[in-house]
Amino acid sequence: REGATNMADAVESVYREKDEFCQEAKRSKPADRDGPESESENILAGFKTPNVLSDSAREKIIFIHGKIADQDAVVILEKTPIREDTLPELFSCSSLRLETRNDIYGSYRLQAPPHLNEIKTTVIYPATEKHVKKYQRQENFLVEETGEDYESITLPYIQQQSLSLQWVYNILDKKAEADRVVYEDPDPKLGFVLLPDLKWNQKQVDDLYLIAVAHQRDVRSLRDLTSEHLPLLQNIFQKGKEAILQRYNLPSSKLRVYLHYQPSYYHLHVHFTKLGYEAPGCGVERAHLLSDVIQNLQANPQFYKTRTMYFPLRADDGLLDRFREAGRM
Ligand code: GTA
Repeated sequence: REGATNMADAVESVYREKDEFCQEAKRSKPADRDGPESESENILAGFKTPNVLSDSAREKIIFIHGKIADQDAVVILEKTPIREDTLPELFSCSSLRLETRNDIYGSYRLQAPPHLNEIKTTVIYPATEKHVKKYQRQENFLVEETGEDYESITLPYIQQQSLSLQWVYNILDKKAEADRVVYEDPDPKLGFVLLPDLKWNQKQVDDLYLIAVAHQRDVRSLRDLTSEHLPLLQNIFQKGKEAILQRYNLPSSKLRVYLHYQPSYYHLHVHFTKLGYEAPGCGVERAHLLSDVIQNLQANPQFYKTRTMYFPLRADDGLLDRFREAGRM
């Protein structure tokens, strides 16, 4: 009987400790542990007639088109990686429901405290038709673009049809995301702003994703680069890597640093992602390593003006129609 009392006391003490731990964890959540965040009005409460554009069970992401106040909106919901530093709280403060048990194998549903079970949410509102198409699941076709094709087909198309660069100018002018800047070189010719990409929640370095946005406003893409831009590219490469080492303790040997061709946004920017993280768009048909770009321009100052480039286009992309009309597909 005495043994049973001792056991009950021990169990009660474990529960008391667990409760104190969870209360303390809750108190220090969420804003102070994860940096500046502010609660905002739930604009998604009025998100109407949603339809799924695409989704991926493996990547745990869904892209949805709908209306907010009669205007088009795209909402992206993504489950985020489980952070190692939250494991003690996850184990102690969740409830666990058994689903099935067989020999030594158990399957449970763990219901975590809400702040450990967040969904990264991106809202594009009002969204253009181009945004809606961009996230719709579509067949892709590889396009072969010569230097002449660029001048006669691609350039006229992107001059008419590109996505707005307002968000880029807001970053450069400190009208948005100023508190997120990791590093800035303010030089108008060689300078850039390095900050977390929209796709990264900054909670773990496993999926680190930053972009360096050049201050120069007249370079649309790889195609505009010549050896004249080497000092700019070398500056972004060198200082970007140093800033990431300093802030995230990640050496350059752990980074994949590249440009997209075609990009979605025609203002020079460089992607810095963690090696091993399969960021969307890091495949060989779209990503060009900055180190290769630098070497190519060193070897041939006009490399990207003259070389044939290959890239995928979605079936409903207007640029693909232009290549077809020109008999280049
Ligand atoms: N900091 O406002 C912004 C912002 N915007 C509008 C875009 N970016 C921004 N970053 C900040 N603030 O990496 C980022 C984008 C992208 C880069 C532009 O600028 O996240 P790009 O011109 O080469 O265009 O780069 P890219 O790569 O095609 O654009 P994007 O949007 O990343 O789309 C590529 C694919 O990634 C999509 O087709 C989709 O499959 C996937 N994707 C897009 N958005 C998300 C998301 N939020 N979460 C997960 N996957 C996504």
